Amino acid sequence: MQFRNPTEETALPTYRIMDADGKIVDNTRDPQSASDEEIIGWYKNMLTVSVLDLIMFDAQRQGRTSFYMVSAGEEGVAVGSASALTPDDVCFLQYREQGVLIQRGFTLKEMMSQLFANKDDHGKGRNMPVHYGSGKLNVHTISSPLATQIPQASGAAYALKMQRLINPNTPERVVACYFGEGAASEGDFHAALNMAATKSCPIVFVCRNNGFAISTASIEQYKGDGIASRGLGYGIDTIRVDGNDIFAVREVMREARKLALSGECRPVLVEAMTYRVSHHSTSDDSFAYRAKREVEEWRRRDNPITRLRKWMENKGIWDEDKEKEARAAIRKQVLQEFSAAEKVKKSPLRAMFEDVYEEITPEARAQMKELKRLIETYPKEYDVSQFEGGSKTLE
Ligand SMILES: Cc1ncc(C[n+]2csc(CCOP(=O)(O)OP(=O)(O)O)c2C)c(N)n1
Ligand SMILES: [Mg+2]
Repeated sequence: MQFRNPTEETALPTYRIMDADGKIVDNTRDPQSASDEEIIGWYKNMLTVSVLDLIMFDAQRQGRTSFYMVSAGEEGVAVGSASALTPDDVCFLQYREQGVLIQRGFTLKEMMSQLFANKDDHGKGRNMPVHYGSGKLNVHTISSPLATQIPQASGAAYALKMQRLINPNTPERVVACYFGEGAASEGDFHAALNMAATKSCPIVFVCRNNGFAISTASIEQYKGDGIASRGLGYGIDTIRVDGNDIFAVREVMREARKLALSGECRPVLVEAMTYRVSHHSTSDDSFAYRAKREVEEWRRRDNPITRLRKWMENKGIWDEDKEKEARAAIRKQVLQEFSAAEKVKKSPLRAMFEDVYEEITPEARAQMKELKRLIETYPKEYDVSQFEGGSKTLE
């Protein structure tokens, strides 16, 4: 009789291609599965996320937006994994994956429209900032209750599989489902993995293990070998990858996608190890629960953007001048879209009552009428001039 003790087992290894100095450590994998132009494109997309983050964080501090979430340190996981997907693949995001959206072609205008909840926002301004979504890009709208997207993603992957069984001419597609290691403590995570495994769904689960669930450090979140060990428990092909190494993330995602579509289809779990450099959100001050020095250390020692930059410089395709030029161009573009989106009117107030049922129900109609009465009775308290059509649309 032998009880297996997890502390006596060896931890799952972490796959990497490039070290923190941008040097290739695994020559069996050619980082050049893409052209120089494409790699520079990923780099610029990571820079875009990082520039956008700085500007939007400050905008919240100035009171120009209500909320924002920064993804500093995790740009490599998002951009690298998305670079391995096809436009037909379906994505479910948590909220710290702006890089996935940018890599898939979500424009800065779309981003700003959502952040300012103006009338160009796909969600008609009904959501908090950062809850992006795009039907065109096959990205389901982000929702705040943690982990709800994971079983939805398994279900969507099952639907994709059924679709191809019914009509084999439909393109091969996978679902890419992103979440944090904290969300993996929710029951939904377990139900989703088990469902995907037992139904052999074509899905790649991408867990961003960034060391924190708001103020709870990962060491207090679980006792086992990270999130990867759970995949094995559910009978799922699993790999742990260095999330700050964009080449490794991309290669892992390419293989995972292939695996997910092989044979009868199957799920794959990728645990990407990284570090949340930023505060959790604009509502958080992380120095209340972690040392500033720790963050500075990470920022200095390892970062997905500087790693790729070093690699590109070693290869002679990037230099200080190109860096300055790219940063200035991105900053200009972000600021342009920022000021344009800030001036656009909000969706008509009526949009609050629409799109739930085909027709507005009598109850909702009564509420709409009451809202109009309140707004018109207290015009000083309710300035609705920034909403297209003012209170007139509530009729
Ligand atoms: C069901 C639910 N519980 C709690 C929260 C509050 N909450 C928002 S984000 C978060 C931490 C999530 O951590 P993780 O999944 O690791 O993602 P990260 O923020 O590190 O990217 C918590 C507890 C929530 N949004 N939903
Ligand atoms: Mg986390």
